[in-house]
Amino acid sequence: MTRKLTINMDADGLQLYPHYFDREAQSALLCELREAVRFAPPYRPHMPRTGQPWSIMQTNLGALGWISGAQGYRYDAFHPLTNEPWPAIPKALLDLWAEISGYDAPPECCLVNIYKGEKARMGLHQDRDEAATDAPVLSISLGDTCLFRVGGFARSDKTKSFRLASGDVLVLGGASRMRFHGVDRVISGSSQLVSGGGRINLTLRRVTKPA
Ligand code: MD3
Ligand code: FE
Repeated sequence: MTRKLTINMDADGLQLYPHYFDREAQSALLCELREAVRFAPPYRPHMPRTGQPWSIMQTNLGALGWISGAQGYRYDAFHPLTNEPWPAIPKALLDLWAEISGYDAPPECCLVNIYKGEKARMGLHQDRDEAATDAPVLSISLGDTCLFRVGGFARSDKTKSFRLASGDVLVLGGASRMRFHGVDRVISGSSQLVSGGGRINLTLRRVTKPA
């Protein structure tokens, strides 16, 4: 966690911290995640209207989990299959949020996206299920590098793509909070961190407006 370089991507509120977490910190995080998912098993979400299965697996940590269900997207305090509360967000991630979010209140949700295999991707979308739109969204990448795409505020706006590698932290704040974004594909074999390969993305979000 020594090197910290901010790249300004020529878009307000969009900052990349390459290799914010060094290899040792990445392993420690992965270890904590492995423990947490024993209590909150990853599941394959489905698209609300079509019922189409996603190409990725998901689970959550924190007070509120983001869920894609038959009725639509929502935040819920309980795992949809176990009906148990989500495990706590690891301290390293709360520390990260405190250090770089610039937001007074802690994150309430850590969405865990698990990309395995050649087909895993995430279509272009906006994160718009949170009341606290004044809080940034923080993304932590672990494992294989992905090709990430960021656009504007309309789906048809021109996009720009770049790579997110293991240990990278992306901060989406200010106006950029509402940009369209997605994951085009994961480059298999680009990291040895996750056994069996694949990419894990952790997305930290403040959901409710602080009192
Ligand atoms: C850029 N996940 O779960 S997080 C998601 O890598 C999601 O799994 C992606 O998008 C992943 O909703 C990317 C990074 C992210 C989050 C919010 C953004 C990038 C963003 C908002 C605006 C622009
Ligand atoms: Fe998103």
